[in-house]
Amino acid sequence: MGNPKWALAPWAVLLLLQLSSASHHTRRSLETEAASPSVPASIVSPLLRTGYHFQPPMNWINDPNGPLYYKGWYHLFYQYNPKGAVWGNIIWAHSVSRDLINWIALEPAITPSIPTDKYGVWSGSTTILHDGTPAILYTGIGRPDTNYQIQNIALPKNASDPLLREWTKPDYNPIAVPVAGINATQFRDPTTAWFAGGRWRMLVGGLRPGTLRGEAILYRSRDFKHWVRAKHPLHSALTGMWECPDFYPVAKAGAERGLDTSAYGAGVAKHVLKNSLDLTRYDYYTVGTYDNTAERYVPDNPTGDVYRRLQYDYGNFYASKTFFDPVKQRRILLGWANESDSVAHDKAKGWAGIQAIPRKIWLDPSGKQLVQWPIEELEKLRGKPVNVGDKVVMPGQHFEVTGLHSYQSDVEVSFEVSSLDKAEPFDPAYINDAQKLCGMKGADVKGGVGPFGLWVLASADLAEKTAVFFRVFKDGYGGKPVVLMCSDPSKSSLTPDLYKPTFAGFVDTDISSGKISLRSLIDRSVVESFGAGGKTCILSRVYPSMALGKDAHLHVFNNGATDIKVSRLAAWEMKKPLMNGA
Ligand code: DQQ
Repeated sequence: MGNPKWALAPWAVLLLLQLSSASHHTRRSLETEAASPSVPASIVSPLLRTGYHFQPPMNWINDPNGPLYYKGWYHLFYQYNPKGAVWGNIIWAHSVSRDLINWIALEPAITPSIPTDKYGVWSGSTTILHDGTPAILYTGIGRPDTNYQIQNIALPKNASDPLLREWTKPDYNPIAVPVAGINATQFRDPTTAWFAGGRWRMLVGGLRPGTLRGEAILYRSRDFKHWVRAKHPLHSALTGMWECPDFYPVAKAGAERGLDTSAYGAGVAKHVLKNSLDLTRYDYYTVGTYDNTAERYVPDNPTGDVYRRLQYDYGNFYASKTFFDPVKQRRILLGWANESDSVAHDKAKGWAGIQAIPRKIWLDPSGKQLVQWPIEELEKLRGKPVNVGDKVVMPGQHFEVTGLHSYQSDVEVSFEVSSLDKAEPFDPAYINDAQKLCGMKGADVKGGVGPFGLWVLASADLAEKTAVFFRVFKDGYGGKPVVLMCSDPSKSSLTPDLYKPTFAGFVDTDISSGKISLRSLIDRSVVESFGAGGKTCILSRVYPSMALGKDAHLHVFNNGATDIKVSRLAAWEMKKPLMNGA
């Protein structure tokens, strides 16, 4: 997207380029290259516009901003270009919902209007103050063309309005400016604040001047008006700029309940720190311990910021944000799923970007990672069901799941692997690079145990299909079998100019029982998948040219050398919710 340009020395840029995956650059170039003259008819087909994922009726969207629950309504603000399907003219658009599934569009909440946001209103978060009033902290661009970044506050004009339709910017703006020691063009996206020991704290993402050190810059305030920067950032790492940081407590391992962002002490097992790396366009997190007196956050895994990094999602998912839902006592994650087609395609379609399905998020029983699952409200959209049980898929075989229109569906499968004996040996050289391994061993590369999984959005002749699958290796890290989860869109479409990376992540699950599950939310041009009950998640944007609407098919496949049993498959056609009037 047309985001701020790097203000780094050439040597630093070169190093960053080397560190970055090739796929990032492919995506970037697709987003910035000149429009190609021809746009195939299928790309502009309404059958590729998602049905139950969040989007406005038209134009560009990116980051979710300031989600919150207030007086009976869920609010979602988001970065939006009211004038077109490319990044630019960004404002905070605003939608409300009773259930996070059916959405009503309201007037924009924040638009440029004061000297410290005159050239842009960028991402930020909401905090519920002690009197119950929400406050928005957001980044303003204060100078033309230079991306000079400043933090601002906005408050509801009328806090008794449950829809929070109007927002004002108090005179005491700005609340934080890029003083010495802060890189003024890499200083943005304030978090939800938390309260401890008489003071509010919040983080702003940054890049330490003249270095590659991404950081979560810490601020404190007694009154939410005057903010003072702490001497040290809460945390930092040599990974490049940290966009959209997020920081929150989680309850004890395995407990699905969420905690208020200010929760501390008894009941808090760990804290989670997430950053969105502009360099790779993925959201990474660590699980660790926060000491609010020493003002230190220490990840449990000391190398977790750079090596074998945990991602919320290993696919097309970025600039995410969580919030605490007091109604159902859960923490909910929202994330932006960008397009993988070209700028020319987006302009022709007239829209670009969706939000992923809201996910409940909690600490895995292992305490080492998070688990995510689509919020239960999504199930209200389930319509016609189809069930398959106890079906063995032999090596090289596949079967079609018939009886439903799967182009807008929710599919849950439980697999049983008959034996792990034929699992391929694992090459430890790939332990830090699931994506590379999956790129080499795609869905059509025969294996020992797997690849097995789903072909979704498949054309009748199978010339087009997106594969979501598992592959099991033996003798991995710590002697355990290694489970790889991949989303392979290399055959998803015959349309040219599409970005078709094979996304992948390892799944930290015990497969010795042979059991593993997969859930895929299929929605016309998005496939959002949850492996092993939400331990590993991958969202892919795909644009079939033939497998559109009723011409899209769903299969279970097995390209391994070991029998796989589908012990249960349940699929539902999904209804269309209210979607911002579209
Ligand atoms: N998008 C916003 C920035 C943020 C970036 C601008 C992340 O505030 O850093 O639209 O996608």
